[in-house]
This record gives sequence, C-alpha cells and structure tokens, in this order.
Amino acid sequence: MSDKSNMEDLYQDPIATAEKAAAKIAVLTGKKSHDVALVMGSGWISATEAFGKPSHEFPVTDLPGFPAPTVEGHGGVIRSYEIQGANGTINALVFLGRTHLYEGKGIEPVVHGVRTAVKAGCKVVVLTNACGGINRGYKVGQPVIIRDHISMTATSPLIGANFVDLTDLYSKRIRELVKKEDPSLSEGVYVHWRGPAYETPAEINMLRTMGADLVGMSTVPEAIAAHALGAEILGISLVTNAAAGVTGEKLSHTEVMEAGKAAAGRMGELLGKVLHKL
Ligand code: 8IG
Repeated sequence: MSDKSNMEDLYQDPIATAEKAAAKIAVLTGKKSHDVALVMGSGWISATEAFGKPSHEFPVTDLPGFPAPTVEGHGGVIRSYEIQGANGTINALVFLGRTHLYEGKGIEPVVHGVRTAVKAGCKVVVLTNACGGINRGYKVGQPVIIRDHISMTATSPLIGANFVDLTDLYSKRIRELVKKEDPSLSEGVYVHWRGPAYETPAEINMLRTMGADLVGMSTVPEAIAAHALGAEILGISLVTNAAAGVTGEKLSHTEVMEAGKAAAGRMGELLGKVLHKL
C-alpha cells in the first residue's frame, strides 16, 4: 500500500484503522492479544534491554495507518516481548519511536500507536519521553513520574461530544506501585509544547508559574487517546536538559540523546518488575 492511501484510511476512520493494525499485530506475532504497551521515547531504547530478547520485531510501516518516521533516533519499530515473572508471562508490545505533533501530519498519526495497542488488548500503556526540566530541583539524567499534565497545544485527539474525565489520567494506582518499587522517584507536572522550536526563557517562566515541572513535545495526546479507550496510563519523563533560561546554556538535540542512557537502563529494570504487579 502506498504511504498516501495508508494514511488516508487513518484520517477517514482512525479507530477502525487501529483495529485493523491490531489484527495485523496478532497475525505477525501469533499472539491473540497483548497485555501492556510501552512507548519508548528518545534516549529510552536502552531500557528495553531489561526485557530480554523480543519474540518478534517489525517496522511500524508493516501495519495500516503508520507513517514513515522522520526524526533521528526515533526508530519506528514495534517489538513483542514475553516477559517472565512471578505471576506468569506478560505479553508486552513495545514501540520504539513515535510520531510527534510538530511533524505536521496532524493528530491522528500521533495517537495511532496507542490506539492500536489498546485495540490489541493492552489495558496499561506506559509512555516514556525525554524532556526539559523546568523545576529547579531537577538534575539532568533524572527520571520523573508524570503526575498530571498541562496541554499547551490547543489540540486534542478526541472529536465530538466525548467528554472524557482526566482527573486520574496518570493512574494513581500505578504511580503508587512504581514509587513503592523505587521511593527515590519524584513526581511532576508535564507540559505538552508543540515545538519543534524549544521554549523561550520567558515561556519557561510562564510555564513554571502555571505549575509545570517538565516540558516536552509528546505523551499528552497519547495519554488522552489511550485513556479514552479505557487504558490506564503510566508516564515517565527523563529530564535530559534544563529548560530554556534555567541554566543559561543553549539547548541541543545531541546532548539530549546522550543524557538519558544510564537512567533509562535503571528505568527498564524498574518497569520489568512493575509490569508483573499491574
Ligand atoms: I529532550 O526543553 C527535550 N524535549 N518543549 N523543551 C521541550 N521539549 C523538549 C525539551 C525542552 N527537551
């Protein structure tokens, strides 16, 4: 199928396209359903090492509705893992890379992965990202659990009179489980900034005044779309730079890619353990 007609299906009927993509995952993996989905953001690939070897791996473009990815470091690959634990085996669907709003393809491709995951059976969706730290107490390389968010993009993945409640969007139950496993973790409020330009120092001051701790260009639409389909959400941010104006340093993409590796490995082990307690 050409990328164009593949994408037209997605814009026409996003939920039906997610159902088709989920059916194709079942065919490609031989697994009727998956239990949990993880979306690995930039710098998070090393977290997957803790899950062992995937049983299956394929490019997202093998499925209907996924555009070819465009940003360096975002693989556009789906893996299926069978993660063994005390309570048996968990089928995990892991997305390496995601589509961002700043790519200009609209909101549908941004949330297609998580919708596909929920239609594939996933009751929990773990969203990871790399972000800027607004909170002056954060250090580069620190993972932070997302407690709540502020959307600054003026866009939603939902259309129509779908008045979804977001009071417990980032599941309190799962946040407590994670903090029990690692009490050193902080929680923070994540702002979704469309990008692709980073914020100005003045905008960072504004966001801090609004109650924000973290700022990035992903996660929020995915959390809303997956929650609207009934999934529970865990969000974890890796602070890979101080937000604009916090230290006086300029922001660069390569710094971002390197900062996260050690913390991501530690988070992978944590996630591997937590998945069995969900
Ligand atoms: I990594 O400082 C990363 N992503 N908006 N601001 C925004 N996105 C980011 C930042 C940042 N760092």
